[in-house]
Amino acid sequence: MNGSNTQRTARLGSCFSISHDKDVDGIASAAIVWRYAKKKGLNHDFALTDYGSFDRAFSKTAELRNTLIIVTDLGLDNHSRTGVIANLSKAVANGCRVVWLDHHRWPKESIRAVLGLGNNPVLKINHDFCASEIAFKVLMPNDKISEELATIAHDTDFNLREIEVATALTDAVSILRFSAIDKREDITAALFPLVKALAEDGISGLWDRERGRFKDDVLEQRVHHYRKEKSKRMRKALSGHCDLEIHGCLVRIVELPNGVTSTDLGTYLSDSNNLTIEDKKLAVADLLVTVGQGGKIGFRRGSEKVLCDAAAKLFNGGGHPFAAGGDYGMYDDFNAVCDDIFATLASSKDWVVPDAAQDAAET
Ligand SMILES: [Mn+2]
Repeated sequence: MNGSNTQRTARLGSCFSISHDKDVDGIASAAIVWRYAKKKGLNHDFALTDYGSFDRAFSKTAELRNTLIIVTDLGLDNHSRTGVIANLSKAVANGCRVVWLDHHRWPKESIRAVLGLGNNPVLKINHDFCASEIAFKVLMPNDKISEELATIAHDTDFNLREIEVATALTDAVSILRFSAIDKREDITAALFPLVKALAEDGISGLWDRERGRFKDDVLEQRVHHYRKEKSKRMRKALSGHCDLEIHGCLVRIVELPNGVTSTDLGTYLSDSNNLTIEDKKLAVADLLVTVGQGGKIGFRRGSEKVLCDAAAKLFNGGGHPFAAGGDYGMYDDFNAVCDDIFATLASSKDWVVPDAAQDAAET
């Protein structure tokens, strides 16, 4: 009868957070939310998830009562909407409140669905920041530790790679995540110690600044081994590259090895120290195209002459100017794929920054 009033006036005694398990931005967002819960004196628990398995994480919310539910670094796509909203509606009926902070592109219907939940939901979507930056600004604006976590997440999410610890943390997340997947273990449990350390003490909970390494010897060793293995594979991948100059831009296509992400390869091949093959020094490509065995195609820029999102659009994909992805489809002849990609890129100048194209025409 006066159920809705009870909902509104009930005190929120706990906080449940759901964040992305895949990268530093998701992990750092979860740590910032944890700090917020602690500051507010709320009992806290969290789950990490990835696209395709929202149902499992969000089904936990249906059982919650008088809980503040904070979702970070996850976009609500058309595919997951019905299940997620059904669970959150139950939560809201039990006196919970939803706060959703994200930076991905959302379909209108999903925005409407979240804002249509009861108990004054909050939805903040901003494409100019990573999720940790939004969580920091909205939840913990005066907290130095949250600010530092947001800075580190920004460095990896925008692929700037200027902060050593950000890159190290990216590798640590990949290692723990891949090994949990291999052993069929729970990813949230595998990443729990990392999130806990970050929530308690920020990056210095994990990282020895003076020595430039992880405090945990085992983790440091695993990261070291992982990098060695990865660079071996990336060096091999580079030796099979195809280069072509198109519209005044050097385009390089490289086949993506197993266990290596396009971001890994993009970072590796943007460093001129890694570009010597048999005494021949290659230039850093303006546009790097990675082709994965499953037919995924990735774009990373080596200079500001190109727009990765516009290039990806030619392959039914999208993303940001500095990093984007699309679908190529299954293939067996890599050289034929290269010819085809070069022809598609040559057919359009949309992916070339206008000034750069002009400079190229003049020279
Ligand atoms: Mn993110």
